[in-house]
Amino acid sequence: MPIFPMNSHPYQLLGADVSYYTAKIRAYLIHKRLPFTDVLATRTVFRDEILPRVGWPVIPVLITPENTTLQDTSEMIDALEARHLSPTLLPQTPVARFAALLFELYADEWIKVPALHYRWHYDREFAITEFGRNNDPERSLEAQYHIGEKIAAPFATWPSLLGVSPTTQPAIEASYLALLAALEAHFLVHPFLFGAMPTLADCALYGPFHAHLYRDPNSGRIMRAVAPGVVAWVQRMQIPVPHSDHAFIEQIPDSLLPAWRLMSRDYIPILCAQTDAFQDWLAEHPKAAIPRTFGTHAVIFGRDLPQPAAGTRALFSYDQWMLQRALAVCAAATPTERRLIADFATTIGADALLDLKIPQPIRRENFKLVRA
Ligand SMILES: N[C@@H](CCC(=O)N[C@@H](CS)C(=O)NCC(=O)O)C(=O)O
Repeated sequence: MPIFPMNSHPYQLLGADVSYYTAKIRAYLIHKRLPFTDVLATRTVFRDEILPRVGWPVIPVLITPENTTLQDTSEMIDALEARHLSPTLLPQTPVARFAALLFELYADEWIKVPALHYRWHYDREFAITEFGRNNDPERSLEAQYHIGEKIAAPFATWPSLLGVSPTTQPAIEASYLALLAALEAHFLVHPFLFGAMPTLADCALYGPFHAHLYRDPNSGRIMRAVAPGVVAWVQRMQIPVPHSDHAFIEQIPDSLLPAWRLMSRDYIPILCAQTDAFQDWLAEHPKAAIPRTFGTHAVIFGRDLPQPAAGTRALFSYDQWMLQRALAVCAAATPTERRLIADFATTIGADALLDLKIPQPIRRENFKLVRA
């Protein structure tokens, strides 16, 4: 029996196994039980489909049965949740929905730090080979490697933009190992992050945890050695669960809180400072197009490790857009629900987010960030 009905018109997913966000949306499509066709994003696919449709080189891109282009996994998920109501991967209660969107932000933007660090520090050769093969599987291995090196060059600079340096690396690795240990303890009790069923949060974490930290050989070895329960979750995420309805989550399991606090410890001060700095930047540049990065700031990694490390990190504009999505759930909630969200945010060490002032929100238009 095929998982998907044979007569459906599948979505086409332009992406690659090596890609963080392709993994995220693949997991979503699998658990959403939507038919899709994988299309490897070769140079021909970039030239003939991605660049004409999106205007800049990025994966994943999703093409709907009506030939509409969706870019950015969060927008894909919005569109698909609106169109296919069941099974939903978005929890229904405001607190759990806030939690899912906030976890998505951490998984998409904060787990980038270990994911990109481990890839470009420990699995560089593997990534170059993958990039070269994806670009043109028909070419000789030598030619693939050569082009792979060129494609990899800008990606390989990402860890330093994210604050990775010889000084911060030990704290970043210690925090990642602590996160694995905390998730390992959680997966002893629950099969998925929010309990019995996968949600958006699982799909988002699967992005870096599968595409980088499990699939890249050296980081995969680390995960297998220290966190077999996390490995089992990665593997569980590849198979649709046998129920038709998901995500009736009332409460986030207590066993997830230590892992969440660990991520908040370093990310929340960075996210708050970055949001304030971005608000200032928007006020000072009322006419300018929104850049991906708009300066740098001093940050600390490993805040409650014996040896926290100071570093410098780029200021990113994108995180505010995802943060707005979580905060919008809070803004639309009743006073009672808002109190529950505030209590939850306090529990995970993220309450400072609820006090942020964002008078200048942003949105996405034509695959770019613009002022709202
Ligand atoms: N927020 C976007 C991120 C997409 C993204 O960063 N994709 C990576 C590959 S995993 C890429 O193509 N990056 C090229 C670039 O950012 O210039 C999403 O959720 O889809």
